[in-house]
Amino acid sequence: ALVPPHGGVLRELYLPSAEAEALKRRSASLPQWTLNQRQLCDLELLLNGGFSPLQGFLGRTDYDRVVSEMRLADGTLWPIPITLDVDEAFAASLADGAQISLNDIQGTPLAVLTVEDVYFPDRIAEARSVFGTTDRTHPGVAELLDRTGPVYLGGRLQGIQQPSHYDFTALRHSPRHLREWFRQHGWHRIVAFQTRNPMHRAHRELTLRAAEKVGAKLLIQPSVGRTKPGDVDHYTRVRCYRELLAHYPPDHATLSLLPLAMRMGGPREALWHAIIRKNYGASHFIVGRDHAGPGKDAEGKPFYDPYAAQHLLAEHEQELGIQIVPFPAMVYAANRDTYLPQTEVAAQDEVRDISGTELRRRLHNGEAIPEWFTFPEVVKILRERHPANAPQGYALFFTGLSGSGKSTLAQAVLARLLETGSRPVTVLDGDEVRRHLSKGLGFSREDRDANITRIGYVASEVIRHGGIAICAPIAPYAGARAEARQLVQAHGRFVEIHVSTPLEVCESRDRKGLYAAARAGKIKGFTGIDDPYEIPASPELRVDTSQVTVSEAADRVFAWLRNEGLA
Ligand code: PPS
Repeated sequence: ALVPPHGGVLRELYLPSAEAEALKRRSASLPQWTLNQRQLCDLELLLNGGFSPLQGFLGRTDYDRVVSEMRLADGTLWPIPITLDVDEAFAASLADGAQISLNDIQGTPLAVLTVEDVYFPDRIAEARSVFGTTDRTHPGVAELLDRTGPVYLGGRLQGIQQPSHYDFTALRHSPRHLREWFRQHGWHRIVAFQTRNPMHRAHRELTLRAAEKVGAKLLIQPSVGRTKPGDVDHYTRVRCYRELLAHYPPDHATLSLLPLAMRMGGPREALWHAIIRKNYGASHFIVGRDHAGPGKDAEGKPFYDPYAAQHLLAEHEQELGIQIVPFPAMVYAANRDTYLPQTEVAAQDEVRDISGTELRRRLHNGEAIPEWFTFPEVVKILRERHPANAPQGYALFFTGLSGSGKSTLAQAVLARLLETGSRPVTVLDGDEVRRHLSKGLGFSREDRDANITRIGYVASEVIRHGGIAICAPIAPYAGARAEARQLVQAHGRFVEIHVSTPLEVCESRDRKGLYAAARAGKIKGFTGIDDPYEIPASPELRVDTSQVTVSEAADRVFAWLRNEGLA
């Protein structure tokens, strides 16, 4: 028999079809909430039982104990808070015990949440407990502190319909389906492998050895919901996994995609991954080196000890009910022409490895990728996706007070880019944007944030297609700038340039006469006068146009770009 789900019962939260149909009709008259990508991924796994025993988003009591002790209020092990964050206005609009419709971005109602709890979490404390840090270099921390609403809604869910997917549908399974598949194929011992990267020979060796060691079949279950910013997109990865599958012995391995929004939470996240795999019917779970680690912190130190995840899981193995298969990194020994665990390397071995960064460099430069490292079919797919010498898109995001010289500097940089090369450049200047893209928006905090998010969104599309986006809004709020950064960094570099010309200088220039009008009270909420400008804490560059000429400032921007290999 297969292992029982976490908490004993698979909690599928979909209503039977007639009831779901009725609820769907009723949902139209309920308050509507549009789920963001993370919430949508979480919802999918809540509804299909991947997050059993959860039956909804966490209320305060569960949340507090999950954060502090990795347990639900009833004591069940649960390491990551699954919460529905919203803005204050939305929370305030809800009556006691309200029901809300949870919709995808197209407005399709997927579930109804009965709100049992509305609470303000201490997100700093959450970051500290769950991620062990408040350093925003950590993508999970940055999301929690900068892009998570201040209010959480807890309550039970009733599922109306599954989130729709149109890609790789044959490779997507609910826990129930995968369990059925295992039963039909007589698979009982199953070792699951989690990944967010393309798989190469080392991964094949590792997974095969792990399966052999515990006498189990192999479930390759990559996360395809949301992984670390900058990762290879899942379409490319899945094409690689499919090729790789042919390199396993027949009837040994299967591939299934997991719509998980990763938090990069290291040890706690590894524990969560194990619980999810148990719900999908796996009896064993591979935990490698630095499982779900986000890399290095702002000081260049790794966020987590590379073996902390293995230790944490070993500690809870009994209670977990899924067996942990810890595995050291597999490395290639050229002298033996074979892969072996790092722990078995002898002094005379000539160890070779190619890191993710090195692989990207070789792809970019069109350099050889050796056969010992990966399979030719995989290289072919990666090369198609990352053609050699294809220039990387990036955003130059100028931010600063009105009259600081943002637009002028942006124009100077633009002219130089167009003089020296033929790369596509799109300019998203403050005033220009407000005439088209953001027409109708004013200068309230909300409208300014919306303006910056729109700019970030358009920039991210430009960059996705390899272009350069030059943005020059005031962008007075750090939160909105962080959001624009996040949107852009999904596809390329975000270069924040703080045009730090002091207020006195901007005001004395008063190019448009707006400062005088603001001082006279004719314009209300003018940035720098009676509206805030939050100074960027760590921009890529800072230039003050009262200290250098526009052309010198443009030189500095160019020098920076050249230094980073962007120009
Ligand atoms: S924001 O805050 O980023 O959305 O602003 P942005 O889109 O860059 O628009 C700023 C330009 O709008 C004019 N303007 C104001 N700026 C600041 N505060 C108030 N209340 C305001 N009202 C009008 C102003 O000309 C800004 O242009 P620049 O080029 O920055 O001087």
